[in-house]
Amino acid sequence: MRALITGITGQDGSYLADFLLEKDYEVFGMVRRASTESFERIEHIRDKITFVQADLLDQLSIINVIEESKPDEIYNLAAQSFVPTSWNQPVLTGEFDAIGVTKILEGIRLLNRKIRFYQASSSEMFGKVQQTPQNESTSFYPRSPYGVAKVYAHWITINYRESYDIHANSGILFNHESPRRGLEFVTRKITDGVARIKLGLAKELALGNLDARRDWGYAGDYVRAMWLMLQQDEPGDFVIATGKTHSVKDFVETAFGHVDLDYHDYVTTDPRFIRPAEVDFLQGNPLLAKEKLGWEPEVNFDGLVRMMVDADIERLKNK
Ligand code: NAP
Ligand code: G4F
Repeated sequence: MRALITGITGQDGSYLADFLLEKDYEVFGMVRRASTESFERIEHIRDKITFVQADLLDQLSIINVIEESKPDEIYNLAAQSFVPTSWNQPVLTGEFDAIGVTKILEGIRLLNRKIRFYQASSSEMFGKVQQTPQNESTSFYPRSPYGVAKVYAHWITINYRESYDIHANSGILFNHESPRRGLEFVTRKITDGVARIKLGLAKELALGNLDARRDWGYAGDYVRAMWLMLQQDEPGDFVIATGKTHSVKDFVETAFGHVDLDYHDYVTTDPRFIRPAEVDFLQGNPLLAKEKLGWEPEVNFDGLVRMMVDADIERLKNK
Protein backbone atom coordinates (compact mmCIF):
# COMPACT_ATOMS: atom_id res chain seq x y z
CA MET A 1 0.00 0.00 0.00
CA ARG A 2 1.13 3.56 -0.74
CA ALA A 3 0.13 6.51 1.41
CA LEU A 4 0.67 10.21 0.85
CA ILE A 5 0.76 12.26 4.07
CA THR A 6 0.47 16.03 3.93
CA GLY A 7 1.79 17.72 7.08
CA ILE A 8 4.29 14.89 7.66
CA THR A 9 6.66 17.24 9.55
CA GLY A 10 3.92 18.02 12.10
CA GLN A 11 2.96 16.18 15.28
CA ASP A 12 0.30 13.93 13.75
CA GLY A 13 2.15 13.41 10.47
CA SER A 14 5.15 12.03 12.33
CA TYR A 15 3.09 9.56 14.40
CA LEU A 16 1.08 8.49 11.37
CA ALA A 17 4.28 7.88 9.38
CA ASP A 18 5.61 5.71 12.25
CA PHE A 19 2.33 3.79 12.29
CA LEU A 20 2.09 3.22 8.51
CA LEU A 21 5.75 2.19 8.18
CA GLU A 22 5.12 -0.43 10.88
CA LYS A 23 2.35 -1.71 8.62
CA ASP A 24 4.76 -1.91 5.68
CA TYR A 25 3.27 1.00 3.75
CA GLU A 26 5.35 2.90 1.26
CA VAL A 27 5.12 6.40 2.74
CA PHE A 28 5.30 9.61 0.73
CA GLY A 29 5.54 12.84 2.70
CA MET A 30 4.44 16.14 1.23
CA VAL A 31 6.67 18.99 2.39
CA ARG A 32 6.79 22.65 1.46
CA ARG A 33 9.99 24.39 0.52
CA ALA A 34 11.71 26.26 3.36
CA SER A 35 15.12 27.86 3.77
CA THR A 36 15.77 25.56 6.72
CA GLU A 37 14.27 22.08 7.17
CA SER A 38 11.82 21.28 9.98
CA PHE A 39 12.32 17.51 10.06
CA GLU A 40 13.02 16.99 13.81
CA ARG A 41 9.91 14.91 14.41
CA ILE A 42 10.71 12.51 11.56
CA GLU A 43 14.50 12.45 11.84
CA HIS A 44 14.39 8.82 13.07
CA ILE A 45 12.50 7.61 9.95
CA ARG A 46 13.78 10.09 7.41
CA ASP A 47 15.47 7.52 5.19
CA LYS A 48 12.27 5.44 4.99
CA ILE A 49 10.12 8.28 3.59
CA THR A 50 9.98 9.58 0.03
CA PHE A 51 9.60 13.35 0.18
CA VAL A 52 7.60 15.21 -2.44
CA GLN A 53 7.47 18.97 -2.57
CA ALA A 54 4.19 20.92 -2.79
CA ASP A 55 2.18 23.59 -1.02
CA LEU A 56 -1.50 23.72 -0.14
CA LEU A 57 -1.61 27.09 -1.88
CA ASP A 58 -0.55 25.65 -5.23
CA GLN A 59 -3.04 23.47 -7.10
CA LEU A 60 -0.64 22.23 -9.75
CA SER A 61 1.98 21.22 -7.19
CA ILE A 62 -0.64 19.07 -5.46
CA ILE A 63 -1.66 17.42 -8.71
CA ASN A 64 2.00 16.71 -9.44
CA VAL A 65 2.65 15.01 -6.08
CA ILE A 66 -0.45 12.84 -6.43
CA GLU A 67 0.67 11.84 -9.90
CA GLU A 68 4.21 11.16 -8.70
CA SER A 69 3.32 9.17 -5.57
CA LYS A 70 0.29 7.27 -6.97
CA PRO A 71 -1.15 6.74 -3.48
CA ASP A 72 -3.89 4.35 -2.42
CA GLU A 73 -4.59 6.66 0.53
CA ILE A 74 -4.10 10.38 1.18
CA TYR A 75 -4.05 11.73 4.73
CA ASN A 76 -4.48 15.50 4.70
CA LEU A 77 -2.92 16.65 7.97
CA ALA A 78 -1.34 19.88 6.70
CA ALA A 79 -2.85 23.06 8.09
CA GLN A 80 -2.24 26.34 9.86
CA SER A 81 -3.18 24.62 13.11
CA PHE A 82 -2.65 27.25 15.82
CA VAL A 83 -5.96 28.89 16.74
CA PRO A 84 -4.60 32.33 17.93
CA THR A 85 -2.70 32.78 14.63
CA SER A 86 -5.99 32.42 12.79
CA TRP A 87 -7.12 35.84 14.10
CA ASN A 88 -3.88 37.45 12.90
CA GLN A 89 -3.88 35.63 9.55
CA PRO A 90 -7.54 34.78 8.85
CA VAL A 91 -7.21 34.86 5.07
CA LEU A 92 -4.12 32.65 4.99
CA THR A 93 -5.80 30.25 7.44
CA GLY A 94 -8.79 30.03 5.10
CA GLU A 95 -6.54 29.45 2.07
CA PHE A 96 -4.62 26.62 3.80
CA ASP A 97 -7.29 24.99 5.93
CA ALA A 98 -10.38 25.37 3.72
CA ILE A 99 -9.46 25.97 0.07
CA GLY A 100 -6.32 23.81 0.35
CA VAL A 101 -8.57 20.82 1.07
CA THR A 102 -10.61 21.50 -2.05
CA LYS A 103 -7.37 21.50 -4.04
CA ILE A 104 -6.49 18.00 -2.82
CA LEU A 105 -10.01 16.73 -3.47
CA GLU A 106 -9.87 18.21 -6.97
CA GLY A 107 -6.59 16.35 -7.51
CA ILE A 108 -8.28 13.09 -6.51
CA ARG A 109 -11.31 13.82 -8.70
CA LEU A 110 -9.15 14.51 -11.73
CA LEU A 111 -6.52 11.79 -11.32
CA ASN A 112 -8.00 8.78 -9.53
CA ARG A 113 -11.31 8.65 -7.68
CA LYS A 114 -10.36 5.35 -6.04
CA ILE A 115 -7.85 7.07 -3.74
CA ARG A 116 -9.14 7.01 -0.17
CA PHE A 117 -9.00 10.37 1.59
CA TYR A 118 -8.73 11.42 5.24
CA GLN A 119 -9.47 15.02 6.27
CA ALA A 120 -8.21 16.30 9.63
CA SER A 121 -11.35 17.92 10.99
CA SER A 122 -11.44 19.37 14.48
CA SER A 123 -13.49 19.67 17.64
CA GLU A 124 -12.91 23.43 17.23
CA MET A 125 -15.86 23.21 14.81
CA PHE A 126 -18.16 22.71 17.83
CA GLY A 127 -16.86 25.95 19.37
CA LYS A 128 -19.65 27.34 21.52
CA VAL A 129 -21.03 23.89 22.11
CA GLN A 130 -24.68 23.24 21.29
CA GLN A 131 -24.83 19.84 23.02
CA THR A 132 -22.77 17.87 25.55
CA PRO A 133 -21.03 15.55 24.94
CA GLN A 134 -20.43 16.38 21.26
CA ASN A 135 -20.97 13.66 18.66
CA GLU A 136 -21.14 13.40 14.85
CA SER A 137 -24.63 15.00 14.76
CA THR A 138 -23.92 17.97 17.05
CA SER A 139 -24.34 21.34 15.27
CA PHE A 140 -21.22 23.40 14.65
CA TYR A 141 -20.69 26.88 16.11
CA PRO A 142 -17.03 27.75 15.37
CA ARG A 143 -15.44 30.52 17.43
CA SER A 144 -12.31 31.37 15.42
CA PRO A 145 -11.29 31.81 11.78
CA TYR A 146 -9.55 28.43 12.22
CA GLY A 147 -12.80 26.78 13.31
CA VAL A 148 -14.71 28.39 10.44
CA ALA A 149 -12.15 27.17 7.90
CA LYS A 150 -12.32 23.64 9.32
CA VAL A 151 -16.14 23.64 8.98
CA TYR A 152 -15.74 24.47 5.28
CA ALA A 153 -13.17 21.68 4.91
CA HIS A 154 -15.44 19.21 6.70
CA TRP A 155 -18.37 19.96 4.40
CA ILE A 156 -16.35 19.99 1.17
CA THR A 157 -15.09 16.52 2.13
CA ILE A 158 -18.67 15.29 2.54
CA ASN A 159 -19.63 17.06 -0.67
CA TYR A 160 -16.96 15.24 -2.73
CA ARG A 161 -17.98 11.96 -1.10
CA GLU A 162 -21.58 12.46 -2.15
CA SER A 163 -20.96 14.13 -5.54
CA TYR A 164 -18.19 11.92 -6.91
CA ASP A 165 -18.46 8.73 -4.85
CA ILE A 166 -14.98 9.26 -3.35
CA HIS A 167 -14.04 7.37 -0.15
CA ALA A 168 -13.61 10.71 1.64
CA ASN A 169 -13.56 10.64 5.44
CA SER A 170 -13.63 13.32 8.09
CA GLY A 171 -12.11 12.60 11.50
CA ILE A 172 -13.45 15.09 14.03
CA LEU A 173 -10.52 14.86 16.40
CA PHE A 174 -10.53 16.39 19.84
CA ASN A 175 -7.27 17.82 21.22
CA HIS A 176 -4.46 15.29 21.14
CA GLU A 177 -1.01 15.88 22.52
CA SER A 178 2.39 14.25 22.90
CA PRO A 179 6.06 15.03 23.51
CA ARG A 180 6.10 16.03 19.81
CA ARG A 181 3.39 18.70 20.26
CA GLY A 182 4.34 22.24 19.15
CA LEU A 183 5.66 24.37 22.03
CA GLU A 184 3.00 27.08 21.64
CA PHE A 185 0.03 24.79 22.41
CA VAL A 186 -1.01 24.94 26.04
CA THR A 187 -0.17 21.37 27.10
CA ARG A 188 3.36 21.44 25.74
CA LYS A 189 3.88 25.00 26.95
CA ILE A 190 3.00 23.75 30.44
CA THR A 191 5.15 20.60 30.37
CA ASP A 192 8.11 22.51 28.91
CA GLY A 193 7.60 25.20 31.59
CA VAL A 194 7.41 22.64 34.40
CA ALA A 195 10.61 20.97 33.16
CA ARG A 196 12.45 24.32 32.97
CA ILE A 197 11.32 25.32 36.46
CA LYS A 198 12.24 21.93 37.90
CA LEU A 199 15.72 22.13 36.34
CA GLY A 200 16.26 25.71 37.51
CA LEU A 201 16.11 27.15 33.97
CA ALA A 202 13.00 29.30 34.55
CA LYS A 203 11.17 30.87 37.49
CA GLU A 204 7.58 31.26 36.27
CA LEU A 205 5.07 30.26 33.63
CA ALA A 206 2.63 32.80 32.14
CA LEU A 207 -0.65 31.42 30.81
CA GLY A 208 -4.06 32.68 29.66
CA ASN A 209 -7.49 31.25 30.52
CA LEU A 210 -7.04 28.48 33.10
CA ASP A 211 -10.76 27.63 33.16
CA ALA A 212 -11.07 26.43 29.55
CA ARG A 213 -11.84 22.71 29.40
CA ARG A 214 -10.68 20.24 26.76
CA ASP A 215 -10.99 16.54 26.00
CA TRP A 216 -7.27 15.70 25.79
CA GLY A 217 -5.92 12.45 24.36
CA TYR A 218 -2.61 11.05 23.09
CA ALA A 219 -1.66 11.67 19.44
CA GLY A 220 -0.24 8.13 19.06
CA ASP A 221 -3.70 6.72 19.77
CA TYR A 222 -5.46 9.14 17.41
CA VAL A 223 -3.47 8.36 14.24
CA ARG A 224 -4.62 4.73 14.56
CA ALA A 225 -8.20 5.98 14.24
CA MET A 226 -7.33 7.84 11.02
CA TRP A 227 -6.06 4.65 9.43
CA LEU A 228 -9.05 2.61 10.67
CA MET A 229 -11.45 5.05 8.96
CA LEU A 230 -9.80 4.41 5.59
CA GLN A 231 -10.04 0.61 6.01
CA GLN A 232 -13.86 0.61 6.26
CA ASP A 233 -16.08 -0.43 3.33
CA GLU A 234 -18.00 2.85 3.59
CA PRO A 235 -16.53 6.32 4.22
CA GLY A 236 -17.85 8.42 7.10
CA ASP A 237 -17.39 11.03 9.80
CA PHE A 238 -16.10 10.02 13.23
CA VAL A 239 -15.60 11.82 16.53
CA ILE A 240 -12.30 10.74 18.08
CA ALA A 241 -12.03 11.65 21.76
CA THR A 242 -11.54 10.20 25.22
CA GLY A 243 -14.98 11.22 26.50
CA LYS A 244 -13.37 12.96 29.51
CA THR A 245 -12.94 16.68 30.06
CA HIS A 246 -10.33 18.56 32.12
CA SER A 247 -9.53 22.23 32.66
CA VAL A 248 -6.22 23.89 31.82
CA LYS A 249 -5.89 24.31 35.59
CA ASP A 250 -6.23 20.51 36.04
CA PHE A 251 -3.44 20.02 33.50
CA VAL A 252 -1.24 22.56 35.28
CA GLU A 253 -1.89 21.02 38.70
CA THR A 254 -1.15 17.47 37.48
CA ALA A 255 2.02 18.51 35.61
CA PHE A 256 3.52 20.47 38.53
CA GLY A 257 2.34 17.79 40.99
CA HIS A 258 4.20 15.12 39.00
CA VAL A 259 7.52 16.77 39.93
CA ASP A 260 6.42 17.64 43.49
CA LEU A 261 5.91 21.36 42.87
CA ASP A 262 2.90 23.54 43.79
CA TYR A 263 1.75 25.46 40.69
CA HIS A 264 0.52 28.40 42.82
CA ASP A 265 4.19 29.32 43.36
CA TYR A 266 4.99 29.62 39.63
CA VAL A 267 1.95 30.21 37.38
CA THR A 268 0.89 33.76 36.47
CA THR A 269 -1.82 34.88 34.08
CA ASP A 270 -1.11 37.22 31.19
CA PRO A 271 -3.88 38.91 29.15
CA ARG A 272 -1.77 38.45 25.99
CA PHE A 273 -2.83 34.80 25.99
CA ILE A 274 -6.56 35.50 26.25
CA ARG A 275 -8.40 35.01 22.93
CA PRO A 276 -10.94 37.33 21.24
CA ALA A 277 -13.47 34.48 21.51
CA GLU A 278 -12.97 31.34 23.57
CA VAL A 279 -14.06 27.73 23.26
CA ASP A 280 -14.90 27.18 26.91
CA PHE A 281 -15.77 23.52 26.98
CA LEU A 282 -15.19 20.42 24.87
CA GLN A 283 -16.09 16.82 25.62
CA GLY A 284 -16.44 14.27 22.84
CA ASN A 285 -18.54 11.15 22.58
CA PRO A 286 -16.43 8.50 20.77
CA LEU A 287 -19.14 5.80 20.81
CA LEU A 288 -19.45 5.51 17.01
CA ALA A 289 -15.68 5.07 16.65
CA LYS A 290 -15.76 2.35 19.29
CA GLU A 291 -18.67 0.52 17.67
CA LYS A 292 -17.71 0.83 13.98
CA LEU A 293 -13.91 1.10 14.06
CA GLY A 294 -13.22 -0.84 17.25
CA TRP A 295 -11.16 2.19 18.35
CA GLU A 296 -10.47 3.13 21.96
CA PRO A 297 -7.75 5.33 23.45
CA GLU A 298 -5.00 3.59 25.41
CA VAL A 299 -3.36 6.53 27.20
CA ASN A 300 -5.37 8.39 29.86
CA PHE A 301 -5.07 11.99 31.07
CA ASP A 302 -2.62 11.33 33.94
CA GLY A 303 -0.50 9.06 31.74
CA LEU A 304 -0.36 11.72 29.01
CA VAL A 305 0.71 14.49 31.40
CA ARG A 306 3.42 12.31 32.96
CA MET A 307 4.71 11.21 29.55
CA MET A 308 5.02 14.83 28.38
CA VAL A 309 6.65 16.17 31.57
CA ASP A 310 9.15 13.29 31.67
CA ALA A 311 10.05 13.76 28.00
CA ASP A 312 10.64 17.50 28.44
CA ILE A 313 12.82 16.96 31.51
CA GLU A 314 14.87 14.38 29.62
CA ARG A 315 15.22 16.67 26.58
CA LEU A 316 16.31 19.71 28.61
CA LYS A 317 18.67 17.71 30.83
CA ASN A 318 20.56 16.53 27.76
CA LYS A 319 20.88 19.98 26.19
P1 NAP B 1 1.06 20.71 13.29
O1 NAP B 1 2.01 20.00 14.20
O2 NAP B 1 0.92 22.18 13.38
O3 NAP B 1 1.50 20.33 11.78
C1 NAP B 1 0.98 21.02 10.67
C2 NAP B 1 1.67 20.52 9.41
O4 NAP B 1 1.11 21.22 8.28
C3 NAP B 1 3.19 20.77 9.35
O5 NAP B 1 3.79 19.62 8.79
C4 NAP B 1 3.30 21.95 8.40
O6 NAP B 1 4.51 21.97 7.69
C5 NAP B 1 2.16 21.63 7.43
N1 NAP B 1 1.71 22.80 6.64
C6 NAP B 1 1.24 23.97 7.11
N2 NAP B 1 0.93 24.78 6.09
C7 NAP B 1 1.20 24.12 4.95
C8 NAP B 1 1.11 24.45 3.56
N3 NAP B 1 0.64 25.63 3.14
N4 NAP B 1 1.48 23.52 2.65
C9 NAP B 1 1.96 22.32 3.05
N5 NAP B 1 2.09 21.96 4.35
C10 NAP B 1 1.72 22.86 5.28
O7 NAP B 1 -0.41 20.10 13.41
P2 NAP B 1 -0.90 18.71 14.09
O8 NAP B 1 -1.17 18.94 15.53
O9 NAP B 1 -0.02 17.61 13.65
O10 NAP B 1 -2.34 18.56 13.41
C11 NAP B 1 -2.51 17.86 12.18
C12 NAP B 1 -3.85 18.25 11.55
O11 NAP B 1 -4.90 17.90 12.44
C13 NAP B 1 -4.03 19.73 11.29
O12 NAP B 1 -4.82 19.86 10.13
C14 NAP B 1 -4.81 20.24 12.49
O13 NAP B 1 -5.54 21.40 12.15
C15 NAP B 1 -5.69 19.04 12.74
N6 NAP B 1 -6.15 18.84 14.12
C16 NAP B 1 -5.24 18.76 15.13
C17 NAP B 1 -5.68 18.49 16.42
C18 NAP B 1 -4.71 18.37 17.56
O14 NAP B 1 -5.16 18.40 18.71
N7 NAP B 1 -3.42 18.21 17.31
C19 NAP B 1 -7.05 18.28 16.67
C20 NAP B 1 -7.94 18.35 15.60
C21 NAP B 1 -7.48 18.59 14.33
P3 NAP B 1 5.81 22.85 8.16
O15 NAP B 1 6.66 21.92 8.98
O16 NAP B 1 6.42 23.21 6.84
O17 NAP B 1 5.29 24.03 8.93
O1 G4F C 1 -3.57 24.20 23.31
P1 G4F C 1 -4.43 25.19 22.64
O2 G4F C 1 -3.74 26.30 21.92
O3 G4F C 1 -5.37 24.36 21.67
P2 G4F C 1 -6.79 24.67 20.98
O4 G4F C 1 -7.02 26.13 20.79
O5 G4F C 1 -7.83 23.91 21.73
O6 G4F C 1 -6.58 24.04 19.53
C1 G4F C 1 -5.96 22.77 19.37
O7 G4F C 1 -6.95 21.77 19.39
C2 G4F C 1 -7.90 21.82 18.32
C3 G4F C 1 -8.89 20.69 18.54
O8 G4F C 1 -9.95 21.14 19.34
C4 G4F C 1 -7.15 21.68 17.01
F1 G4F C 1 -8.03 21.67 15.98
C5 G4F C 1 -6.17 22.83 16.87
O9 G4F C 1 -5.43 22.67 15.65
C6 G4F C 1 -5.21 22.79 18.04
O10 G4F C 1 -4.44 21.61 17.93
O11 G4F C 1 -5.42 25.86 23.70
C7 G4F C 1 -6.23 25.09 24.54
C8 G4F C 1 -6.90 25.98 25.59
C9 G4F C 1 -7.59 27.23 25.01
O12 G4F C 1 -8.85 27.36 25.60
C10 G4F C 1 -6.71 28.39 25.44
O13 G4F C 1 -7.39 29.62 25.66
O14 G4F C 1 -5.88 26.48 26.47
C11 G4F C 1 -6.14 27.86 26.74
N1 G4F C 1 -4.89 28.50 27.15
C12 G4F C 1 -4.66 29.06 28.36
N2 G4F C 1 -3.44 29.59 28.40
C13 G4F C 1 -3.79 28.66 26.39
C14 G4F C 1 -2.87 29.35 27.18
N3 G4F C 1 -3.50 28.26 25.13
C15 G4F C 1 -2.26 28.55 24.65
N4 G4F C 1 -1.94 28.13 23.40
N5 G4F C 1 -1.33 29.26 25.39
C16 G4F C 1 -1.59 29.67 26.66
O15 G4F C 1 -0.74 30.29 27.30
